[in-house]
Amino acid sequence: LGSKEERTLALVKPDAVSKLGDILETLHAANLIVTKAKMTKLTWSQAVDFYVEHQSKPFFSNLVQFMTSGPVVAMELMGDGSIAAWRRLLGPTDPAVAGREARDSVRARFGTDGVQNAGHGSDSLAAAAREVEFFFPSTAGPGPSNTAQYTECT
Ligand code: DGI
Repeated sequence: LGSKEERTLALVKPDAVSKLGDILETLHAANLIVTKAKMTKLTWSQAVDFYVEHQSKPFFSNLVQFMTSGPVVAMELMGDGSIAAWRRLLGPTDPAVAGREARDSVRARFGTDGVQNAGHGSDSLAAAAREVEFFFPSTAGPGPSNTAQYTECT
């Protein structure tokens, strides 16, 4: 796999779903291609599973409450160094810090506070693989397939 094929999971959190158009413009400007996308509303147990590594943190129940408060938009992104590139576009976890240190970032522009921070991005190749599979499972279900593979149109 060349690095331009690197894939990551980008999640637009409930507080920023109304800003999806702006976020897509940001992705386009950064040469990141949306190779899979869906809007979905997470159940409590799905949000717990997604953030299981944080289950012992004091903010965990607020995080799960927020993540289940409305729809989210999950996207698989592809592009050169996409994992780091999307996290750089997101900016620091806390939107107040982002507002000071990364004014153009997604979290500075659309986030509210430490929990309501507009977006999520995988932080490693292993996390990206797990998180893409979480939102776009490759096992067949009753609905439309998640297995369509984007390939460059040449
Ligand atoms: O990868 P990130 O989303 O930047 O950060 P993370 O994986 O450490 O944390 C996951 C989410 O949990 C984060 O997007 C918001 C929330 N969170 C993380 N650290 C704190 C936090 N919420 C509060 N209130 N306080 C924190 O210190």
